Amino acid sequence: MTCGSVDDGKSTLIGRLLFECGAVPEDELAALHEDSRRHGTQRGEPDYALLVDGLSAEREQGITIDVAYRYFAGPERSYIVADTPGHEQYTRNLATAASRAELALLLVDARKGIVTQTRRHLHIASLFGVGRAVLLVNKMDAADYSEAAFRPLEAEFSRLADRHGIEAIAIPVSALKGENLTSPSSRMGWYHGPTLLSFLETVPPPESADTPFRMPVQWVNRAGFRGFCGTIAGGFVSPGSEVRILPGGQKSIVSRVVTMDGELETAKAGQAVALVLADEVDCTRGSVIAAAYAPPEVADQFEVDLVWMDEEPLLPGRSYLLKLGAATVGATITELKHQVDIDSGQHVAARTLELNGIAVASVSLDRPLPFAPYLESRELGGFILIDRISNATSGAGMIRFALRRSHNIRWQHLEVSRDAHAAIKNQRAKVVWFTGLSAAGKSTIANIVERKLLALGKHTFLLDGDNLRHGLNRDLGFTDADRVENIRRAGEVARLMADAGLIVLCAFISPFRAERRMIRQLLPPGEFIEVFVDVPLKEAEKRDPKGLYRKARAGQLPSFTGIDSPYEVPEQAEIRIDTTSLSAEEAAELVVEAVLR
Ligand code: ADX
Repeated sequence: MTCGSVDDGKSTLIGRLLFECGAVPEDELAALHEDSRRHGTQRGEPDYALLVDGLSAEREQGITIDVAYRYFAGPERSYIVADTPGHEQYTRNLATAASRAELALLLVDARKGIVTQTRRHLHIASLFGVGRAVLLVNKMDAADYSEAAFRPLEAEFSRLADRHGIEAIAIPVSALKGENLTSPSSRMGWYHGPTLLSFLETVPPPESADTPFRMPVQWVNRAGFRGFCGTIAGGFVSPGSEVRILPGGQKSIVSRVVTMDGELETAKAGQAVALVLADEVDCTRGSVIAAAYAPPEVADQFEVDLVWMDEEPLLPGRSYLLKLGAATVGATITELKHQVDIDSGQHVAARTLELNGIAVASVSLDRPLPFAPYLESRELGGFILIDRISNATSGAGMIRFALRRSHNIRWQHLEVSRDAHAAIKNQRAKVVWFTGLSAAGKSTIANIVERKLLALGKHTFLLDGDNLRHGLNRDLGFTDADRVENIRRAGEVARLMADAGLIVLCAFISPFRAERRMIRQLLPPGEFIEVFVDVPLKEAEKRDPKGLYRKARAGQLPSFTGIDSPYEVPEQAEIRIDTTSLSAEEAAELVVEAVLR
């Protein structure tokens, strides 16, 4: 991968390299340079090489591509360059390229030196397991080809790379004049190291580690024969190989290895195959077929490195979709351990993670998955997080290790069932969730509903935002992250009360769709009733029973819902109450009917 900031000369460098290696005709080179001068590293560069067909694989992983791939050939080897735009917000492209790269070329302007971008690129490269980096100190022609301009940058880069455990060298070049790219520069006699190309030609290829066989199952073929299809992530497989299917752990033997071009005696990492097994096993999309003698571990909690690439910040406690290998599961970040300050390399505390943020975090999955630490396997250790509402790829992560926190905690079987708890109360458990702006009337209506249900002999309990914030949630404020946690806890409590057979009435602003949906999913179908207590902001402000809107407008109450903190209107509420046309009594009557239905 090549990385550089706008105007560091990335396009010129790649163009020149392609030209000197015969991949671009000379008359196009001038146009290329002109183009890169005009557009910096923006998109829309001329397309002077082929696109690699790995693209479809990345689409599969849900990563949007904005990376240009280019081919060129040296005397010994041929190369694919993944060209990533250098703007700050392009972490996503950078991550995509880094997750496939073995070597990073980092470009800096000799006159500007190492900048935040360079540190960010190096950091991300190291996170994604890129083991080698070359600092190309470019525009040496504009720095009098002077050794004094080069050496301090070389020393600084070497220190940085050391800190990341990356092998590094620095080469003084002029991309424009073609100095030290493919032939040694006569203008920099003081430099005795390799040219860029001679370095690329001699750098050892990535070790194809001697890993045991592993294949994430992408899909199960049922036409003709039952074959488990996927791309081999590590090791070899042959008919007769003993395998284990994870996460279940069943054993079997491979009877056939089938490809588009017929059956194989052996297949190895990188090949797409369909495996036919000797036994009927429980194996679906997302399972991993692995060598029986060394199956990967299975876990549901991990410590991970995270790179955030969404405009919407990461909120711990919110449920995202996590894709690892071919499996997709629900997941939450349970703890942000620290964020990494790119400039200083220091660890800083963080409650949320913004666009381009990098952090170490704990993640908890809805169910256990087979995995490997990222440093052992990119395929079984690298994952992406997807926003459930927008479907955007919000983050990329790398598993460091499994957390065994919940390892010794199992579900304790309860003798008295959920249904029995409800039956003895002569009712069906329900969670009635009132959501809406402050002063909409949630608590008022919920109170009337509870009184009416009590009169009908029902067993109820009312959880109210203001009250919970005096006890259980006393440590939480009104930031987005705190509201997510507030609702997560309230939802868990409501679920427990429903388990006890109660009709639970919950009155919380609960401004976010994602959390309301999460609670819905905690409960059996039909037990969650979402009641949208709808009031125009203007009307709520007019009522203002606690004087909070007035304070918020006066700037004395920051992050007030509806004023400077969002409220996401429900899309599929079971009941919508228009508080401008219904009285609280009438509204309560509607809710009671729905509860008893
Ligand atoms: S929620 O957003 O996390 O669901 P919750 O329902 O628990 O909020 O608490 C809302 C109550 O806290 C409001 O009824 C109001 O009395 C009080 N409050 C204090 N500050 C704020 C604020 N900044 N935004 C909203 N409500 C606030």
